[in-house]
Amino acid sequence: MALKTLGQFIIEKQADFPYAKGELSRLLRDIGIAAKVINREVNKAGLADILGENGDHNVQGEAQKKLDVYADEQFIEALSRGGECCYIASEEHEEGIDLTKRSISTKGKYMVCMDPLDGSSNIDLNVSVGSIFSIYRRKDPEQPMNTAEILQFGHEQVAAGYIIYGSSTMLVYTTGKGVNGFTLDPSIGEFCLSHPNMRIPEEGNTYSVNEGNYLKFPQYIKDYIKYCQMEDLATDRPYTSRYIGSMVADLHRTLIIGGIFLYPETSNYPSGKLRLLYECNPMAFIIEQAGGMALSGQQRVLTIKPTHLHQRTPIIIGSTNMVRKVQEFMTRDQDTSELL
Ligand code: P6P
Repeated sequence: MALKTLGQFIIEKQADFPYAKGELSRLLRDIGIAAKVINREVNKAGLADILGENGDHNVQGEAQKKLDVYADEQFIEALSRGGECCYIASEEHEEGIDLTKRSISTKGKYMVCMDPLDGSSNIDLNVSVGSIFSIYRRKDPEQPMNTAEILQFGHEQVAAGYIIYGSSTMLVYTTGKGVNGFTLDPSIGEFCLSHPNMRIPEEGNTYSVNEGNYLKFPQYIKDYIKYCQMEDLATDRPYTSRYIGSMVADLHRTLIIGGIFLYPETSNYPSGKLRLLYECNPMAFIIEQAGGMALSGQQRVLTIKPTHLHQRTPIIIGSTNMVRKVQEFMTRDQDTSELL
């Protein structure tokens, strides 16, 4: 079968966005370019002196490793140069970046939320890491850029995707018409369509959660984890536990073979740990587009009204039947606590 590159695919799918005259296509291509440059550095990270910490700290107070900074710079550079993006919200910056102040981006109609290198604590351990992006369209491009414009509901995303720098490097994205995966062919430096129309199995037998937090979980999560561990051949239990500690890697596996990923509220993270705008919303959009579910409490992640750039949310995401099972435990727990 002839190779189809990301660029060819995007142009072919141009018709999917009637209102766009190629801008979103160019934006997606700009992201692909940044991903290839970052991939080159991630792959040789062990060799260059780019490892280790550069002494700065990001808004999360986490020690910022040089690759985080490098990845952030590459995306900002590619998005600024492309001219289609007018605003960037990045995990690495406390405030958003208004590109309309740079002449070439004044006409940009799109805004990008991104986690330039998610799971970066794993970089020195040679564990898969990823980049996550979420794209919104400005509501009123004629008005001066207002940072509140990026605080749109997750269901208003025009596109979302991730790059996973793993045993192979893949770019997976959706524009609301299904999910497609592209694998980087280093010999030609192109992302090639390798996983057309990705669908998440309705059922899986893998659960993914940091069980080190077990004692801090709400009761319904403790009950669900025990449910996963109980023997019941009819429902393929006990499930397998798999936790990489890199959201992109854990969710990529979940998308491919099914399963469930949970980062619930805990006593030390009452709103959960993961970020709504550039981790949970894009991944929720992708998983829903692939036929799965993504909840924060009883509501869809994509219906949460954002209030600030770095807000956190609990998330339960993956195969529909498994997310629904957690919902049953949540409802029962809520009913019980109402009775007490
Ligand atoms: P914990 C990585 O730092 C990250 O943001 C996600 O990629 C990952 O899913 C999560 O945090 C891991 O968090 O608390 O289990 O180490």
